[in-house]
Amino acid sequence: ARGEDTEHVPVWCMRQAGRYLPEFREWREGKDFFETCRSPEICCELTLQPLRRFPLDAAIIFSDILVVPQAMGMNVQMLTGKGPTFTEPLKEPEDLERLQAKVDVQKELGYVFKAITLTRHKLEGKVPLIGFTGAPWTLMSYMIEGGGSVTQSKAKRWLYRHPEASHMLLKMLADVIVEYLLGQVTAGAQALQVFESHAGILGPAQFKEFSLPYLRDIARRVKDRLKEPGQDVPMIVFAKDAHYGLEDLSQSHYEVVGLDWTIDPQSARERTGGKVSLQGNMDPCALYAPKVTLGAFLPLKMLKNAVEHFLSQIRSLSNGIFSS
Ligand code: 1CP
Repeated sequence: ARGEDTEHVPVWCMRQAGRYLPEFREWREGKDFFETCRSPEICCELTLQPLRRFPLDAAIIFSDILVVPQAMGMNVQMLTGKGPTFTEPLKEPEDLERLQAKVDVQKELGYVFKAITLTRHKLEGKVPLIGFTGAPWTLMSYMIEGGGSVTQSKAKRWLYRHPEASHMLLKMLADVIVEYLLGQVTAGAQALQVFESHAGILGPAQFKEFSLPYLRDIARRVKDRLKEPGQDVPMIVFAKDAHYGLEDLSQSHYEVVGLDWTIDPQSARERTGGKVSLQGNMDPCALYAPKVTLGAFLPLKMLKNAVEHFLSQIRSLSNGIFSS
C-alpha cells in the first residue's frame, strides 16, 4: 500500500469470506445476516476462515457497507434471493429529518470495532487487517433506492432535482464515515478501504460534483486526525467503473487506487503517474475460465503460482454457487 518493494504481489480478495466456503455456510446457517454482523465472535471467525485455506496476504473484516445507514436510523434487512432491502427508503428531502445526523459511532457501531480488535489479536500479526466503509454516494443511492438497482434512477433523480438536499445527505454520511473509519483504526484496522461501488452510474460531471469531493474530504479528515507517529494507516479508494476519474482519484489523499477490470492496468499506471499504488483489476468472472487459460486473465502478469493455486481451490470449492 505504501509502494514499497515486496517479495511478491500481495493478494487479497473482495468478499474473500463467503458462501463458496462450506465452513462459512455452516456458521451462517439459520442466522440473519446483520445479526451475524453484530456478533464480534462470528465476524472474527468468518474473517479468518479464508486465511486458513489460502496464502492470502491480508484479512478484511467481515461486515457490510450498509451498517452505516443502519447506524443513522434506517432499517435494512438482508432478504434471501433479494439482497439488502430498506423497509422505508428516503423518498423526498423531508425524509432527511428521519435520519440521525450526529451518530455516536461507539454506541451504534461498537460491534464492528469489537470484531476488529478481536480479529487483530487472533491474527497474531500474520497478515494485516483491512477495515472498510461504503462511500457517501454509494450509501446515499442504497438509502434512496431501498436496495440494489440497475439504473439508480431514484437516487439520480435526487441529484438532478434536489442537488442541495443531496449535498446535505452526502455531508451527513461523510461525517459519520470519518468517525467510523477513525474508530476502526483505534480498534486495530491497519488499512482502510472506501468502496464507491456505484461511481460508474454517475457521468464525469456528476462524479466530480457528488462523489469525488466527499472521497477527498474523508481521506483528508481521517489523515488529519491520525497525525501521531505510528498512527498513519494507508487508505484505498475503489470507485467502480469510474475510469474517467482515475487521474483525480490518484490525487485524492489515498495511497492506493483500486481498479475494476475495465481498465487496462498499464494505461492506469501511466495515467496515475506513479503517484499511487494500484490494486485489483481482476474480473471475478475470470474464475469461470479453464485453468490453463486463467493465467491470461490475471491482472498483473507478475502474479505467481500461489495465486493460481488459490483460484483453482476457490473454483473447486464454489462449484455451483457462482452460477446459483
Ligand atoms: O470481503 C469480505 O470478506 C468482507 C465482507 C464484505 C464487504 C467488503 C461484505 C459481506 N460486504 C462488503 C462490502 C459491500 N457490501 C459492498 C462494496 C463492495 C462491492 O461493490 O461489492 C457492497 C456494494 C455491499 C452491499 C451488498 N451487501 C450487496 C450488493 C447488493 C446490490 O445488489 O447492490 C450484497 C448482496 C450484500 C450482502 C453481503 N455482504 C457481505 C456478504 C458475505 C454478503 C452476502 C450475504 C450472505 O451471506 O447471504
